[in-house]
Amino acid sequence: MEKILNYINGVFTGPAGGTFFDNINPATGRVYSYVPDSDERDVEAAAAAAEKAFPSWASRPARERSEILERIAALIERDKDNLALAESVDQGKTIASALALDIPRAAANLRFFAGAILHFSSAAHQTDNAALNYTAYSPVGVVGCISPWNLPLYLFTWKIAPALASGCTVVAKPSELSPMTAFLFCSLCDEAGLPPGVLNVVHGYGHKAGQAIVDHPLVQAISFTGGTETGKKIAASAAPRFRKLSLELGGKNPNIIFADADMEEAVRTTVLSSFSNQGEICLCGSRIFVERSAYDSFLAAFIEQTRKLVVGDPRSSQVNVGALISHKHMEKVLGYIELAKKEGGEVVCGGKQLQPQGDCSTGFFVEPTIITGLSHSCRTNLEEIFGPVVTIAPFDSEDEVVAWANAPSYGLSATIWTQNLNRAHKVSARIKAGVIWINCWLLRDLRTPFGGMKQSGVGREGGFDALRFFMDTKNICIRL
Ligand code: TXE
Repeated sequence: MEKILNYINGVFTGPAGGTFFDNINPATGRVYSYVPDSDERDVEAAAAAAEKAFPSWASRPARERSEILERIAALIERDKDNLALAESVDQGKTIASALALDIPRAAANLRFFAGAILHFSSAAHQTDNAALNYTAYSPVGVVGCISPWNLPLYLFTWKIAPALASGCTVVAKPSELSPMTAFLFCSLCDEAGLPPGVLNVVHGYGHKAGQAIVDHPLVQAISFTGGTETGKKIAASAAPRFRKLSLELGGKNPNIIFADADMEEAVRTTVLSSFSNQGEICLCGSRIFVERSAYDSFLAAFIEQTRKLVVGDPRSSQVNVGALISHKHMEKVLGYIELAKKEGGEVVCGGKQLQPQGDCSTGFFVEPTIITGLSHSCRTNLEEIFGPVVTIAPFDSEDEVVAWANAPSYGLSATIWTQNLNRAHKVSARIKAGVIWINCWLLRDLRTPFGGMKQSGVGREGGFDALRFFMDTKNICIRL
């Protein structure tokens, strides 16, 4: 069985401790490869390599860094079928969705920041006739990039592309639950001519390898996407060292559907925003609020379309919903369905674990689930489930739905459906969330700021914000 290896100083290597742990295919529940159980010794070697590589990488012309990122993107596109298959086996998502979303987006991340760095500029401030100030940016040095399991290569590249473009060198750790495509990616970096030490990838558990990255004295900035509880630990560790932090954490996103919406489009997109990637996207809308006059018809159409989703073998082109990431996560999701029932909810669609035929009978599948009858303030409606489970409820007024939408401690994204542009603006302004979609979902422009409010995180990724995160800012004042 294949052993995944760390990539340190341009060399594929096993962990210092010599031990590996199992990597499970979520669709079958069986071990299919092994992951290095790295510790602080591996992180030490990676950080030292990154530190050594930094001066030369940082001083290379932006054009050269950009060209290397473009070459990596082209190699991702060349290997897209192989990468999509690997992502599916490792993560449980369908091959079709990996091919349509994850892998193209990974290439797009590299291409976007390869371009962005060439257009990066800084400001000058003239102080009357007394002085001229200009803002200078320089890469911060070695940075840590820690990514989660739901969109493995997509989010891994979303962090390392701006870091590398801005001239930083990287110690990265993909999730221990979905490390395969980051491993394959390292070979592409090699092939594209990325110099040794510029990107170092250390695999292993979060509390061990991940924590060692956060605590390492050479690591100047940490970009993290994952759960809010983990984000709190990372923030607590990094704060006394005053490290720059970008935290993209959980969500409990509302979908607000007014009666004047284009209902056909609203239903179609809400099915996607609820169940895409098995509901394992931080931007999935998990609480649906429909204006009372449209509620019954919306619910009927929503249930009808959700029932058409085929759950099962992620390799099959007929399948829409694949496996959840792990047995533990499946238990968590099923636990929330039980909690919803205890809280008075009625499961009107799905609600159960599913065991497809064949070798997927031992995989981690849950039916797309719709729950009605819950209060906006119950635990099911406040806590992140991160699976194919949504709740739906009618609302009577704008004030009421805004209060419900803002009730959880999260504030990542929201979706608003209405033909009334004035109302769309007003409601958007009142929703505490970093990303608002009106009459659409997951329509992304990589130049836009991306991130959450409240417990959904701090900092913004995307566009020049991402490049600036990986740079130090200096004002230089010249007396005239
Ligand atoms: O993620 P973790 P988990 C949510 C979702 C999910 C919950 C927990 O609700 O059920 O979080 O998921 C690394 N220092 N999201 O526990 O632990 C870890 O190895 C440094 C939302 O599986 O946050 C992995 O690489 N690193 C989310 C990464 O953090 C540490 C996506 C994320 O894993 C660490 C995923 C530590 N102490 C889960 N502990 C989103 N926002 O998209 C763990 N890690």
